[in-house]
Amino acid sequence: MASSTRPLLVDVHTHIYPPTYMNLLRRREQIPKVVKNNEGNEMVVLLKEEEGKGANSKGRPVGPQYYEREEKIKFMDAHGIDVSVVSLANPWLDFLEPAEAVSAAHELNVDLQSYCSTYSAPSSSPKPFTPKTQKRLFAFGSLPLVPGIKTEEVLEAVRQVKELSHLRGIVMGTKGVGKGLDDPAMEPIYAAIVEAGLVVFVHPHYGIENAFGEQDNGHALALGLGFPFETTIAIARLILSGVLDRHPTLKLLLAHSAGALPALSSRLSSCIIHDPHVKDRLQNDFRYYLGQLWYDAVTYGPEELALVERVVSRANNYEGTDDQLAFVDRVNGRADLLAPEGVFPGVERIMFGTDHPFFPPLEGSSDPSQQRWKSVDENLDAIAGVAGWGEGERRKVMGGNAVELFGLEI
Ligand code: 5CU
Repeated sequence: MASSTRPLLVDVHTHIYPPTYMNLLRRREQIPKVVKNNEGNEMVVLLKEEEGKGANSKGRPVGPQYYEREEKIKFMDAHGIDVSVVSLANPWLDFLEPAEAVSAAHELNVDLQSYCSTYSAPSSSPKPFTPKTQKRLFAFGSLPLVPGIKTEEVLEAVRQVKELSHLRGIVMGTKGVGKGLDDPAMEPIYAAIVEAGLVVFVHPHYGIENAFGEQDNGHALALGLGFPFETTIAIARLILSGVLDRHPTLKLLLAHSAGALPALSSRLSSCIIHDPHVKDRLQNDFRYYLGQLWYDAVTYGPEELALVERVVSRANNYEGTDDQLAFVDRVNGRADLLAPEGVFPGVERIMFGTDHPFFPPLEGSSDPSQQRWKSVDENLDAIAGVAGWGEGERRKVMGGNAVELFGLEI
């Protein structure tokens, strides 16, 4: 029976550049940096595709929507978002020297705690939207993950994040401390994060080399393909190096629904099984590990979102290695995947996200916080449009799963 109460909406992929971080970017001459364009407006230049000649050579406008809390709240209200779990946007602290990264992480985590914990809803102003909770802001903290850092300094930052009440996880790029997420140097860091019970939001920044052509395509291909392929490769490496066998309770939330990982997981599995160098590395078939991960629902299309759910739903079929796999009935497979309460297990692993403040409307009102964003509506429509999902599934993806994963007090 359909419930009359509207679903809680929690945004798990939403970024900020706190004022201290903006100042850091303003002082820089190299990418990443904030510069002023000819009209005197600030532009952030993050990707090498945005510098030099070409349509996007001036970077992207960076205004108060990146650093002012009221702008985040206005955006949330305009889209009916009850709660946001905000994270520092790329490229985090990756470009700093170790000592700078340690103090910047410390300061940012304190700023994030205050950003979230000091918010209280205005009592009198007109209410375009009535949220289901007054606790509307939580955050992922930052760690000083840079080459040359001492492990103990990263562990100290994990302890700091754990102690801050509104910080429920950590945002992490794909480089770890310089050599990727499969670097053995990451082992004690993963162990500490597991012990602290924090969620790691893995997000791309570097893309993959601009291969197979030289034409200028702005940053569309870098964001549309480079970012998700970067996540795909980084997480495939992490799994293949056995991180999820050694840390089965590590909670990883993957940006952009893990890119191409769900679509390529069976091919990857086959490649692993047929490679004598790696075939015995893992305790389970590669596909099994996709059921240990969490995914944002930032796919922009219902069919793509359905693919993620279906691949993740069948992950348990692949427990064990090639010789031991106990396949559920191959013919009636999908019905047999149902959990006892009738929800496909993959549904429990997917969570709504917006990517705010990236992808604002290019045209229209000069104040984008006052209008609905197409990029947000496409992701809401995707959740509404997945074949086979009913109200129960949609409620979980829109907010229920996030409440559980982050332990949100709603
Ligand atoms: O798609 C995204 O998540 C992003 C992001 O986070 N940062 C960025 O520069 N562009 C797009």
